Amino acid sequence: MSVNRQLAGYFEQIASLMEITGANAFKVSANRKVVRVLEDLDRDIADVATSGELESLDGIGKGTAARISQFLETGTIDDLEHLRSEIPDGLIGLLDISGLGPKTVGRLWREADVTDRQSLKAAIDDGRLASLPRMGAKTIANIADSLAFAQRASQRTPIGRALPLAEQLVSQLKTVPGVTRVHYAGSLRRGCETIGDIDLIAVTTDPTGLVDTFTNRPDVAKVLAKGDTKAAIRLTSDIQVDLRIVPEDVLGATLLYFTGSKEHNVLLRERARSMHMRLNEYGLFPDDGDDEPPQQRGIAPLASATEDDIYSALELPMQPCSLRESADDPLVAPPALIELNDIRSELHSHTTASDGHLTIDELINATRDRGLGIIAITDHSVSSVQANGLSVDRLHTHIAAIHDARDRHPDMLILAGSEVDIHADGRLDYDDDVLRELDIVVASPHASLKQASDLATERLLKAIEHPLVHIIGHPTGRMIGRRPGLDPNMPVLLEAAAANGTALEINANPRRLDLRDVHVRQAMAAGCRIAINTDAHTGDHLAFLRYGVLTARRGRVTPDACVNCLPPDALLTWLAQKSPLLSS
Ligand code: DGT
Ligand code: CA
Ligand code: CA
Ligand code: ZN
Repeated sequence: MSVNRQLAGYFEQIASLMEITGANAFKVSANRKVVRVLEDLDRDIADVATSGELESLDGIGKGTAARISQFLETGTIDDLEHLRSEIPDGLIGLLDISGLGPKTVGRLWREADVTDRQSLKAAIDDGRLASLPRMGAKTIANIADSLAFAQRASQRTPIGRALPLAEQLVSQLKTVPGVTRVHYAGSLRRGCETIGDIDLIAVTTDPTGLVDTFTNRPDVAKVLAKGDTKAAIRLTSDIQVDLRIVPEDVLGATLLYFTGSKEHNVLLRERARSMHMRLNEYGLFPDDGDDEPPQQRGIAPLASATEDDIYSALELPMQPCSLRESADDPLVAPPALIELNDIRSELHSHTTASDGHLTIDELINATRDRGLGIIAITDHSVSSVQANGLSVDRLHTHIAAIHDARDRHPDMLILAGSEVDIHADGRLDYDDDVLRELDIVVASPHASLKQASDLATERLLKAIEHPLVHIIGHPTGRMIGRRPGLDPNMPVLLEAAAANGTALEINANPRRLDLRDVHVRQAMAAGCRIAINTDAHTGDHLAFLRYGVLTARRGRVTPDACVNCLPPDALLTWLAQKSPLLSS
């Protein structure tokens, strides 16, 4: 169904670009409607087109059908290309800045000659923005703040973009003649939330052929380096990719070196030196005191084929990639980290009752298809107006509908829950009587995400200590590269969460990854329970789980600490009693 999603993305762009150009609001919203139709469609749009049924879909008229057909045939849409050509590229990039919607961006362009981040900064600095009608000082301060944040973050690519791209590169390069192995390394292999560049390592009998294929890809914007056994490119999507080709028998050493982190490499080299050995990207060698690199003198390595071989020759425990950061000690045996297969439940998800795209049954089916046996349906609460949050009456109807679904899906454990808004002062959005009717309560901050640190601490502390709250959803509300979110006193919150048995969520959406890795690590040290949820609004969102698991692994999460790994009975027991983890 990824064609549907890709096409939906194109129509979203059409709508945004039209809005920037100041197009008629009716036309803009017609395109937004197409986005929704595509996202909700339970068939492949290509099949619909083949059977000539495009125009029978609600919201799709003749013009839209023609655009869809053109996309399916050619991969592009003329109208979209035309819109793109009318608008400066840099202007489109402004849409990534929090607080800047297409309407405002259009105004900035027409009324203040803003065309990119740089000219936006200039317009703020020279007071041009302040002179525009209906542009208050507070709005401008917010834009300036978001712009500065985005500038700092823009050099790095979120893992949600980098990982699928790297996987695609790996599988394509594997089909090049002579190639036997391709791996990604670097920060991506360590599961970092953002990636500076993608590092690939390959084994092939024809290095020249591989370098040529790599540098001649159609999506290359610039070839940065090209040699016999290595190359670097910048893709049109602005991501840099490094490729190194090595002989099979040193793959382990190269993989170890280029996976890093730099700090981990330094520690391993020191370890080697202390044992009278030398470690580099070609292997672990005996240290004979000669300055010239041992591989150039024909000296055979003590270990080089696999990472395992090298760790064991250094008499170290094998460290998983996620635990190779500066804060990790290579001497310490790693815990048995959580894996994707350990997860049994999704405990934070949305349906069409609030702002999700799936019905209750569709969500249950999608969860089952992912191999999970437990689903908690947690639509938004009343104050989340923009997310169509449920009034108490609507919640009652929804709970009944969720309970009804149990008869139709006897193989699944289905929980009726809510994602209850945590107000700025820590009060919850429903009264306790209402919360008591739910099987599970996820409490999350959604608004007032710029409040002072001490207020944020008090706010979250109240929710953590609330006896009816099971999980704190996306605890800080940060969005990677878009907004920093709350900055509470973490040690205070973690201690309270551990004592109350309240789980802290790692929201697996790659734009959130909240809690973040360093906080997860502190939470594990404090004895907290952890939840890993996708916050699914569509069926595809359930695939975000792997990003949550990667973040959990970086935070040393073990299956016994994660409530999503509990089997049905144990989960129900925890939900009923909210017991803390036994400190072992
Ligand atoms: P990134 O790309 O900024 O997200 O982070 P990394 O970790 O992927 O860094 P990158 O791409 O510069 O280099 C990949 C790995 O290569 C890095 O994790 C460790 C290794 N490496 C690169 N430069 C050095 C260095 O100067 N010293 C050491 N010890 N290792 C290095
Ligand atoms: Ca890298
Ligand atoms: Ca690199
Ligand atoms: Zn949610």
